[in-house]
Amino acid sequence: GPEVVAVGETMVVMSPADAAPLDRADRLRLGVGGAESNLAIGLAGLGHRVAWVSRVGDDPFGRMVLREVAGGGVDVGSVALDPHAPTGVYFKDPRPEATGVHYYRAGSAASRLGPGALDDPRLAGARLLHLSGITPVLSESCRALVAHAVDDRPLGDALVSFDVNHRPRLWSADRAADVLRDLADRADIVLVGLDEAERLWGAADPQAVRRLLPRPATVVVKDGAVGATALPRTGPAVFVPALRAPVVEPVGAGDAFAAGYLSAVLRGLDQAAALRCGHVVAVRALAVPGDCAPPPRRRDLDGVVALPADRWA
Ligand code: KDG
Repeated sequence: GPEVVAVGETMVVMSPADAAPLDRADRLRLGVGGAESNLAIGLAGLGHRVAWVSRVGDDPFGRMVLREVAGGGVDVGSVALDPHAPTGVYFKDPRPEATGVHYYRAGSAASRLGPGALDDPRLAGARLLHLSGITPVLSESCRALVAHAVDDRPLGDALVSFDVNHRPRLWSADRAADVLRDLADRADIVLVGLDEAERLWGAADPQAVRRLLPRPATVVVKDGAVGATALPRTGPAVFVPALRAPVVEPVGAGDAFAAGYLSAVLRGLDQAAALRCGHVVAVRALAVPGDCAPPPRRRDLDGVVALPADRWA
């Protein structure tokens, strides 16, 4: 079975081929993107066995999604093909700051996921189950799936990681705040941006986020170009500054950070090393227009992790 299971929706992404704004674009480039499958591809690229659980339409875009995610080295054998609902689509207006996203996903195949998606014997034995705060807004059955994952632990002893991923285009901070806080607090590892923690919960610093989420073993608060802080339930917080890096297109960087960080956790590295891995993998996603970039080689990653503190960032 897989070492990691990631669950969530993946869509076809269309973005202007020539970086023109969407309202003036005349040619679009097709790609594939979804927070959890981006994470899955990232982890697979770092050498982990990963399965992605989802639903896609039984349509050309669904086949495109499956081909891309499988091409990233991820097991898609537990993805359902839905003959009754389409694969979701989103459009990306590329700007280095605050990329605009426009969703065409209401009623998509993935919105018909439900708790049963994780009751698959092929997934037994996984060490990590990854979810995000996008899934609970997609539908009632999707929200039940996330609640089932954090409360009933269908994959047994697998750690549950939850990337808060508040998407304001899907639900306001007002609507999302309590739902996302309650789900995150039932996970083992939570990843959240300081900007979204501020927007959702009014938390001004990493310690304030930790006070709002008392139960998880670890909360990781990401502050963009500043750095990231890991706050274990017991023991001191660890801050690691981000690497200075050019930003071509930020979408996907959070997923890449999560892939680097969670890979290191699976390998038993300490929090400082895991945050470094997150930063190194994120920098690569920032540098490409697509959601996913080829991951660093394990050997190069280990080299950066071993750098003395004064040679980092
Ligand atoms: O994390 C990147 C995702 O935001 C992007 O791929 C699209 O999954 C997506 C979403 O729902 O926003």
